[in-house]
Amino acid sequence: MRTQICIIGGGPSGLLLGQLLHLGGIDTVILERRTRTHVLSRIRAGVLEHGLVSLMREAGVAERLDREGFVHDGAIIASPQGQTRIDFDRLTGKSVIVYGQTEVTRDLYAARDRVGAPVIHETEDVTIHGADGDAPFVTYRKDGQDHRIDCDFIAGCDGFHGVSRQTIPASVRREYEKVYPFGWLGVLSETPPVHDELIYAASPRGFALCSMRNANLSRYYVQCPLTDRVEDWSDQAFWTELRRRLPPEVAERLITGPSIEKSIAPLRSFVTEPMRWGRLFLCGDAAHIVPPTGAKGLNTAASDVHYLYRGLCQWYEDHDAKGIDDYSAKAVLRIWKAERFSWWMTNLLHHFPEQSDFDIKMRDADLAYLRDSDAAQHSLAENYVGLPF
Ligand code: FAS
Ligand code: PHB
Repeated sequence: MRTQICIIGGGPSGLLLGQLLHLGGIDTVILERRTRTHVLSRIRAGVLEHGLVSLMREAGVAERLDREGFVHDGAIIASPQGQTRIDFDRLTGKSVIVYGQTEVTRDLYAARDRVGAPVIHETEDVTIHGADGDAPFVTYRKDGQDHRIDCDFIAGCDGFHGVSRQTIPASVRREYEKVYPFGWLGVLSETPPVHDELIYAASPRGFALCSMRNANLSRYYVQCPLTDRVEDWSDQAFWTELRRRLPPEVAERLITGPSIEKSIAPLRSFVTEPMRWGRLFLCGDAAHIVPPTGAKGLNTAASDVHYLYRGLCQWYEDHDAKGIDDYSAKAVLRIWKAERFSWWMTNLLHHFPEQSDFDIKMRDADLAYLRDSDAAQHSLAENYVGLPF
């Protein structure tokens, strides 16, 4: 088989890139390790920056998002000293849309089906060959048969545990990582959200987040030790702990119910540079990870897709390599700003087991500055709604 772009990974990065390239008249094949059902069973991001929303509209896949997504003009930062509403609209003139990544992925699969472009699921042993040459190809196995795809370029959209990043020689890669000493226990429940905007709560017991997917589907998180397992947490234990971390007037109106999904995600900051090696481009979680505190994971994958899509179109239309040559530097510049914001929000809102009394005072002063300063709130707001692509 031959195609122009072989995309490894059928998550949001790979699917969005494939959809945009199709609209640009560029052929792609997507290889996905898991089944579509498994990919669509993942509960992940919930907040879409305006940049991702614009890209989804450009890709022609935002009809349901625009109909069912919740426009949020603000969010609450809560602590025992009080609640601060960050007014995105007043401070930036922009908003975010709450619409689950699962639905984004579903819409992208539906679009791929409509154009009849191939997604090959349950591929095994995907291997990248010749990325540092002019004739790259990808091999894989499916149903016991070996296959080969010759292509012009390879887009590594295969997430943190994928094969693409590892294909770049260790002597070329520079990796930066910070692992946080806690995780997030997340619960999805068919209950009305406790508030009509997200509540990010810092408490001496640890962080909590109140989010949602729709008027009767709520998403909640509590910070938990890395040693915790999901089976350690009954629904009752989760709701009790969540209540302890919320302002009393919020805890009182919390409506609980059985969890329909419960999982623990570790928190990590990670960046690999460069995001290009010859004819291989890394995109999304294959190249970077953020703690979900700033809701930047999916949204930073979107800015990668934006840069790569435009660079590849420029190459095929004008045989101008500037866009793809600039890709890594341009993507990495925006990624580091998202990493900084996500790291800052995580330090602001979480209880770190080893932190000193001084550290706690610094965090409380940061929260007080946020409460009292329009400039501090403006900085949080412009990062949260999304810095320019
Ligand atoms: P993904 O990991 O989504 O997709 C990569 C795809 O490649 C997967 O489908 C995988 O099966 C496939 N793949 C891997 N190896 C392969 C191989 N060798 N061959 C073929 N296919 C292969 N972000 C937020 O903004 N907010 C959140 O609350 C949030 N929560 C998260 C919770 C968890 C548990 C995780 C893991 C991430 C979370 N994220 C969150 C980040 C998440 O949303 C990512 O940013 C987003 O999925 C990035 O999309 P992709 O780059 O497509 O990577
Ligand atoms: C979610 O709704 O899953 C969500 C929202 C905001 C975040 C993280 C997760 O910062």
